[in-house]
Amino acid sequence: MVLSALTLANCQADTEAFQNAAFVPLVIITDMEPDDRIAMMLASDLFADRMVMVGTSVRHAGRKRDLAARALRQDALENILVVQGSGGAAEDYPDVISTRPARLYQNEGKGILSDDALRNYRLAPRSSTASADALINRLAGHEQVEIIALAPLTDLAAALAMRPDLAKRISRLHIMGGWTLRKGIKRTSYNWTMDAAAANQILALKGVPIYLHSSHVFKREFIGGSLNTANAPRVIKALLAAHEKSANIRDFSIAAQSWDHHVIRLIPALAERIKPHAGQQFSPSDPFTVLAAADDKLVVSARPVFVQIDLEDLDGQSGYAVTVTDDPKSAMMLVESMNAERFRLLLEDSFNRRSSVTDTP
Ligand SMILES: [Ca+2]
Repeated sequence: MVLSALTLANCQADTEAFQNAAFVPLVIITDMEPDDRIAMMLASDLFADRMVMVGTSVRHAGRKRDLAARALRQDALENILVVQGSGGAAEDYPDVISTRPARLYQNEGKGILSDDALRNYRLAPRSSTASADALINRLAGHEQVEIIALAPLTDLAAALAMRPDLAKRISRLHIMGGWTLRKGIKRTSYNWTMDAAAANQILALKGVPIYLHSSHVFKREFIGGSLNTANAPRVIKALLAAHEKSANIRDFSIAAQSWDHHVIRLIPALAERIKPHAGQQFSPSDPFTVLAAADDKLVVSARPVFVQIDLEDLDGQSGYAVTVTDDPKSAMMLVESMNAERFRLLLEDSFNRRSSVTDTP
């Protein structure tokens, strides 16, 4: 049998497209919450060849740096630069319901990092400019850089405030953030509420291709914004089956147990949804944002928009008011609907692969 010329041509075109894509370095900004851990595993699967930097942000950014480095090491990706970014104390962030778990969490890394290491973080600086500096270096050193932001946008905004000329080097920026609807008003969800000024600065960028993944879509597609045995039984079964083989999934379980119970204590409204699945559920938003950066078929529809946050209008229950305007000229695409079934299959597939190999201890 000989491959038809057409098939061969298609293969070559695919290979070239892959090689071109493979040459764009990728940066991930994360706050290492449980769903970020799943997202990081997917990024290891998909972007091992071009991931050049991971920056950590929010409270315990130093612990998060070491947790991210550990997660990459467990996937044999110890060569990727991992840097601590902006952080702070609880009082440095707006106090609304969605920010409370992150503001008040004390157990970051507990059961995963050593007790000595955990003690030492008390003496270490809470916040670092290393992530903003490294972002500048990555953008200055490459014609194009792709960025996936799974955390507040503080460090990217700081980098571009220092070097606005580098914004044009961002080939694609995938943002997990957005809003949910409260009393008929769009209100920022967690990532944007934590640093709304930074989010506004990034949203005002002109000409940067931004793919916006908003909380309101995830809440709609996955009731309440959780993947669990009720709405994704095969995904969770594959996750649990990989527990024995994958150090990263074992770390996920420890972090997720601790985090979920913390959230249940602080946000009783979520208890009913999370409690039956504590430690065995995760938010789809960060994993989806990473997968969608590699797989166009996950996004069913998107529309160009201009988005602005009203920094003067903070609701104590939810977040800042958001205005969304249709704008055919905008380079920012709001993802409006997704292929949830394909997403579940890709997650299941990734966990199944972790069941079949023993990774770095
Ligand atoms: Ca996150």
